[in-house]
Amino acid sequence: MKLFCVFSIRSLLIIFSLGLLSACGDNSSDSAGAPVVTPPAAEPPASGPAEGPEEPDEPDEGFTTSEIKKFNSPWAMTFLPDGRLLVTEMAGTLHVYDPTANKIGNISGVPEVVHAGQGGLGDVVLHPQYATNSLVYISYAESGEGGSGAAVARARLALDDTGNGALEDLKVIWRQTPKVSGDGHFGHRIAFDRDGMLWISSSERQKFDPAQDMNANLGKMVRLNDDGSIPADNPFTDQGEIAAQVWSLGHRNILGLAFDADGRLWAHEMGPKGGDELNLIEKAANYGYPLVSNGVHYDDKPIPDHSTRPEFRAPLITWTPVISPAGFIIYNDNLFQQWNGSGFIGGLSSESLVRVEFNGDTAREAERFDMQRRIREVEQGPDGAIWLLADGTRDGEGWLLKLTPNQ
Ligand SMILES: [Ca+2]
Ligand SMILES: [Ca+2]
Repeated sequence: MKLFCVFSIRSLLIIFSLGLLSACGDNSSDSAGAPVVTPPAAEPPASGPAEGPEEPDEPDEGFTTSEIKKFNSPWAMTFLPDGRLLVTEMAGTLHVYDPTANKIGNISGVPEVVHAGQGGLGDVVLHPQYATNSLVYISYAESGEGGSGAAVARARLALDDTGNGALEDLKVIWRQTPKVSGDGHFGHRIAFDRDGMLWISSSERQKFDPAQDMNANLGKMVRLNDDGSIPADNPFTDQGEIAAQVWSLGHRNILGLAFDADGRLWAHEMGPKGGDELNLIEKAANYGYPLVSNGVHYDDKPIPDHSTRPEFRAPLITWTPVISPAGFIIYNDNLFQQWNGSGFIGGLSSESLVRVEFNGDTAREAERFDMQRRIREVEQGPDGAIWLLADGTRDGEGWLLKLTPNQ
């Protein structure tokens, strides 16, 4: 009995020592400054009811990310019917890129843009009848009396045989009013709905109060006819020329718009310090900024929460800490079958791609993929792949990325 006890203690000591050695071994490889990046191992199926049909075999993301083409601070993209891409770069260049031939061309005729801070060449979208009228819309920051502001122009895209092209008969159809100082929060995302109406996110230029002022179109969601004229059924047509453009108000900085299969408009917006939002956009609704926000000001000055003022439309998702949302699609293809109907939102500071699930009038963050790059723009390709633009602001290298399913 006594012998057995001694043996047992010795065994424990040996096991303990081995454990320490083994731990030291792991730590020394870390402290030697040669970290080994190991891909996540395929985990054996967990015990218990883990054989569910939705369970992936591997704890991976289910997709492969491919670097397709480098761009210099890219901001937005859209697919042409022939599978080529229009890509904007903030400094003022509009490219046409052919992914099949890996050939890049330039589109001339882009107006002079103010490239400073968050300003520059912004969005690019096609007219819903582009196939017959060749009309494209671009947004950009321009200078003028009082400072700068976003503008939206419409032009005919003439593509030539050399893989280049030109914007012809360009006409500015909308401007932020008033122009103000500073280089932030232009917004200027553009989208068409299925009725052919043109939607523009007009952010509040970091000036706060204009978001509640109906004599300014800053901090508003704007709805126009495709030629920039004002639809008769806009909600504030009796309140003057500027208010007549407005569909909803009380917005901060909207860098993503998407329509769902039912034609409803969803928009995310950047909160201040905390309080990023996903909103369902409704006619004449007031989304509360700067009177309420689930974040606080950058100097930590509090802002009352949405819950204190129920007359303002509350966000359906709120993010604190922030994701810094930019770019937005609601996916509607079967290449990623499990994601048909999901929203995908790029994250700048969060360097992520956020998947959102919708359920009626509610939404929730379902998944977040670590992309390790600032994601500025999201598009669905003609083959159902998900395409991203990483803006490269921090490392000087922007990338067009393509996500395809594993296997
Ligand atoms: Ca786009
Ligand atoms: Ca809000």
